[in-house]
Amino acid sequence: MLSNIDFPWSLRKLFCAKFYKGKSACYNLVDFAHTPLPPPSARSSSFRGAASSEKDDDLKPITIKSVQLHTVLLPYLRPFETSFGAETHKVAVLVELTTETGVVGWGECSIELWPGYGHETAETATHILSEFLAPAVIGETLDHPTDFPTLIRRFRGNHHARAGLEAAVWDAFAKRNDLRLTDCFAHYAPDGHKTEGRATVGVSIGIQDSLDATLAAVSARLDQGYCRIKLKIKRGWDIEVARAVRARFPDILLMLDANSDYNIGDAEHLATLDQFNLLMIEQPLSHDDIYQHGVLQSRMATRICLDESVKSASDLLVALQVGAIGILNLKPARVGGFSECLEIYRICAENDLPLWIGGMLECGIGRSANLSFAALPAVNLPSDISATDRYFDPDLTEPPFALDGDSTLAVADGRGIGVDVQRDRLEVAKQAWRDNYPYGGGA
Ligand code: OSB
Ligand code: MG
Repeated sequence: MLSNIDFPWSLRKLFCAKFYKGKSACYNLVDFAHTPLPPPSARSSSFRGAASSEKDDDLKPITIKSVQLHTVLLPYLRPFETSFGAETHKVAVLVELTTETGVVGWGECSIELWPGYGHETAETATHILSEFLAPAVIGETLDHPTDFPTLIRRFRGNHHARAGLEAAVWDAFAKRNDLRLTDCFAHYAPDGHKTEGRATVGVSIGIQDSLDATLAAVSARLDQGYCRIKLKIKRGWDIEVARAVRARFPDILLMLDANSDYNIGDAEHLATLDQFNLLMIEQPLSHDDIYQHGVLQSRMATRICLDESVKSASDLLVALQVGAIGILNLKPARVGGFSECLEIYRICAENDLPLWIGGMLECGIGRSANLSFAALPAVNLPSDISATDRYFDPDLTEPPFALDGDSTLAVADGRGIGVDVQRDRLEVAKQAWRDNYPYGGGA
């Protein structure tokens, strides 16, 4: 089935340009096949092994002194509608971590107002972080940021909360060692995986009121220079929107994201999308399903990309084994942090599984960290990390991210995440959260 996919020529160009410079063979997605997985022992030793031995001799450890949380509400420039509803504001719990030597690291918990995409909310993240995760790490010394998961091993789930705290650890560790965060990630990536310093990106377009509005939104994003368009779809807003956009823009890199709105009974309906030469369809079936995605993949040619269903490296191994995944959208928040991301990254690289980094409309703190990871070389499809002017005006951080002509974003210069939190804007966004507290009896 997969070999029938006719990928747009421009994707091949993208692959050739970005990853196979100077090599004679062009990477060929059409020939993609899952290679057998290495035995578990080989897997675990290659991951930690790469981070230890000769590579880490000169890195300074950090000792965590304090953790402060900031819940913020920030208006989006435009409301964003998915199959589970429309959102006008970004909510995030920001983690400010200070080390014994006075280094400040920032991390963003990408959560939403209600348990729609993930299970967590601003309040559950605050509860878990302040009562359990932060106390478990305060006073602890980390030789490597990859030691973080061990410190909080006894607490389960709550991936978005733990990812926010881990991101702050990575930022502080990189700053302590005078490294850009992207160089720090590369240090713990498999041997030979050097950061490219920038990532190819696309844009995610929410559900619009009409086909005309969708065409206008796509056209505006293409004019801005985005090389890949992702359209959110839902039941009743799928075939016709794909048909209209494909008819108007026959050659663009186009993909759809269903955010789990269908079930396996819709297989025949979903297979009619094959005619639109889509780069992929993201998460068509249930957020907790892997098996039925494999069944669906055997019934449709369009490659299935998993988002919600892959919450760990272990989920990814299952998805590979049952043929449920042709592409991975890796979101650091969903999988519980960057250490798990590195393990997942390694599995993707070993299995030639196409990979990109997803987003949750993060503010500059989370977006900078995600971009730093997306600049690793095995992230080989355009990521959902757009320029600042697609999300906020102003963002909480400076400088903003601007799209370059080749649909790339450069990672921020400077140590760690390389962007500075603007304290005055942070205070305004915290006040906005208090003024508009959406739950129960008030803040
Ligand atoms: O499914 O990828 C998703 C945003 C919130 C929740 C889920 C998703 C998204 C996006 C946004 O698609 C992509 C971005 O951050 O630009
Ligand atoms: Mg998605």
